[in-house]
Amino acid sequence: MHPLLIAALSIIFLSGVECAANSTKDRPKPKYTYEELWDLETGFWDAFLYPANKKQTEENQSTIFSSDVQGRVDITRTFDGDELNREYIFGLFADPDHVSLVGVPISYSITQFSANDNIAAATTVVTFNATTFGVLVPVTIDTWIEFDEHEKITQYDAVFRWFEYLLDFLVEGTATKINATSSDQAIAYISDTLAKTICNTHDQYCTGSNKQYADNSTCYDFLTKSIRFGKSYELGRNTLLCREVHEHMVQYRPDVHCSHIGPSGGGYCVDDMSYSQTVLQKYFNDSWIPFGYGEDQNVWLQS
Ligand SMILES: *[C@@H]1O[C@H](CO)[C@@H](O)[C@H](O)[C@H]1NC(C)=O
Ligand SMILES: *[C@@H]1O[C@H](CO)[C@@H](O)[C@H](O)[C@H]1NC(C)=O
Ligand SMILES: *[C@@H]1O[C@H](CO)[C@@H](O)[C@H](O)[C@H]1NC(C)=O
Ligand SMILES: *[C@@H]1O[C@H](CO)[C@@H](O)[C@H](O)[C@H]1NC(C)=O
Ligand SMILES: *[C@@H]1O[C@H](CO)[C@@H](O)[C@H](O)[C@H]1NC(C)=O
Ligand SMILES: CC(=O)N[C@H]1CO[C@H](CO)[C@@H](O)[C@@H]1O
Repeated sequence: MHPLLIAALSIIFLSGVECAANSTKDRPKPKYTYEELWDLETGFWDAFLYPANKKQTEENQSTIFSSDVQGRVDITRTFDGDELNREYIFGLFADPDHVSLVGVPISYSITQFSANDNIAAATTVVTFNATTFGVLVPVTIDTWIEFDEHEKITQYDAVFRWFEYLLDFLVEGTATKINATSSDQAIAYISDTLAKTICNTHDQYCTGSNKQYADNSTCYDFLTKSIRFGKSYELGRNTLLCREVHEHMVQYRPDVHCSHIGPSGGGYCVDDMSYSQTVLQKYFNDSWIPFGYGEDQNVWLQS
């Protein structure tokens, strides 16, 4: 057998053993009442609102996430660990003065809620103050959340409902504002604004070994000409919209996030998964089905 193949196989084998021993599957699963799960759910959304969300980004350890939280957002991708998730879930929506797609969350309404064991499924309509676009916009987020024995989130799965409609709404609003004659013209205007913002952030924070672009015009040309603007499901692919998402995080840890706004995409803004791979990804350690039902047929579970 080829030595590399042996090395690869032993890594897979060893990590398999290691994972089985350390997986959350082996940890005690808490049982919460419906009321407790409701309180945990509203506790999360209270922390999500601006300006409470700023506090989560400033603290050293999360009061919301477990240290090894696993999260997935359908329009972006998967995110592991407390620090990264605090930056994405809270830091992304915490600055009303910064150019962004949806701005800051200012209120919420839970419209659907079902909960069992340590798992809660909800639909939440969050009103965002989209300061860049000058509108208040309702955004519907479907979530599944699993809580650990310390009442912290250990897994979440979030879906932005009607997100394509939301993007079109923002583009149409822009078209009206700038008297554009086509949506392409409005998208070009938004691209220009986002690219300038990302390149400014790059100039300010991505210096030395974190530098991604030779200069401002290389950056601007790459973002506006070399990559796609991005469709509604492409905020974790090789697009401008993906780099706009990651631009907000650069200030927290330039060494981690600069590559995400650079040409390589740093493993986050990359076309690494096909449609089927995305839909069939075996990502979660714990089942989303309470009471241990159906684990043997669940294609999202890591084996
Ligand atoms: C999930 O499982 C993977 C591999 O099976 C392991 O590396 C990881 O530590 C586990 N994560 C949690 C939160 O248990
Ligand atoms: C966060 O905690 C770590 C480990 O305890 C420490 O090294 C670090 O300085 C702390 N950072 C802040 C901002 O408090
Ligand atoms: C939305 O943000 C703008 C700009 O920061 C602010 O003037 C306005 O009061 C905010 N609207 C609401 C409803 O919070
Ligand atoms: C759009 O058109 C209106 C009415 O013709 C005009 O008042 C406004 O200044 C125009 N806005 C821009 C950004 O060109
Ligand atoms: C960066 O380049 C773009 C496109 O040429 C330009 O519009 C923008 O003003 C430049 N920004 C800076 C800070 O030089
Ligand atoms: C990171 C971690 O928790 N590793 C542990 C995984 O499980 C083995 C065996 O139980 C421990 O030795 C590791 O410390």
